[in-house]
Amino acid sequence: MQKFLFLVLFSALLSTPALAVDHPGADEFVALAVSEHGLQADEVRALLSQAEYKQSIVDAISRPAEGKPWHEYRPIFLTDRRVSEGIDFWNDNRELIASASKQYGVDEEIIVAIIGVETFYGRITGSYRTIDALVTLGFYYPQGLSSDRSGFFSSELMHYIKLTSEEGLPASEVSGSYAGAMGMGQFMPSSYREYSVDFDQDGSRDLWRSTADVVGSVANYLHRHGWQSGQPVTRRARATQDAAFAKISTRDFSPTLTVAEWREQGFRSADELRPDLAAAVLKLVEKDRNTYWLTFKNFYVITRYNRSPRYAMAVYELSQEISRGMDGS
Ligand SMILES: [Ca+2]
Repeated sequence: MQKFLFLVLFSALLSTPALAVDHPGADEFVALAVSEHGLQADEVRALLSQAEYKQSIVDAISRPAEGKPWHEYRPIFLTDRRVSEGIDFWNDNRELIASASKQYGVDEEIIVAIIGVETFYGRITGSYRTIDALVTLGFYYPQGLSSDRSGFFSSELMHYIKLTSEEGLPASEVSGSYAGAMGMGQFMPSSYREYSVDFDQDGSRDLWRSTADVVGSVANYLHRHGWQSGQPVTRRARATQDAAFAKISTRDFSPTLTVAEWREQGFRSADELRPDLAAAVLKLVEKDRNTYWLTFKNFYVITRYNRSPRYAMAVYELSQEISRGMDGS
């Protein structure tokens, strides 16, 4: 009887807002969770009360690798080890990768390269508690960065709470990147909910332990964003001295002009390309010069995984090196 009373009192304490949560903006978040998403206030508060602000997460978001110029960014991802482990990963999962590629219409080497760039083929999936990452960036986003992305992270936190409930994941234990990306393919919670698939059909979408689910989910993500199987990703271009440099893309790599039109603007590929193929133009900063690239729809699709054009180029180059290695093995 006494034990029962204690439990009643204890759960009453847990549901007292002032006691449970003191993150700035948490009350508004809980109100939104209840009114817009049908979640239980006491459950959301209980979860938030377990999240800790982490200075290391704020430090990490303040200096992402994507800020580096290409000649510093490239060596992080294009290493002999990442190529050779990519070949191993592909050989170890040949049927799986072929089957996902066929089902979703996404080239095999791109699936392999994305998992390689994201987590070294599942070896390094991140050690930050996801709840800490999303609460820190949702409620304590550092000021002074180029944009305030607290709204994005707070929305991802809402998705995370739903995801963990839907998938039966331990919400206070899941870990991942400092930005809240999870598993071998580093899916954010909204992407996990929307694009992950149970490719091994065992009844759950497990992006940590099921390589099949990861391979299928990465392929599905690219498919749903418009991947065109067998079509080019990017080609090196030459720029004339009076080329239309002002038309080069910096943020959005949706194709804007055709290859023929870009040629008239002073950017031409050395390779034969369909003149009506739609493209954008990218400039990469090398050590001693700039290089120019025609980028196509598939390049744009890779930037849906990560907005940085340097990320997309790293994935593409890695995919090509792994392919060459597969041919030679
Ligand atoms: Ca599964």
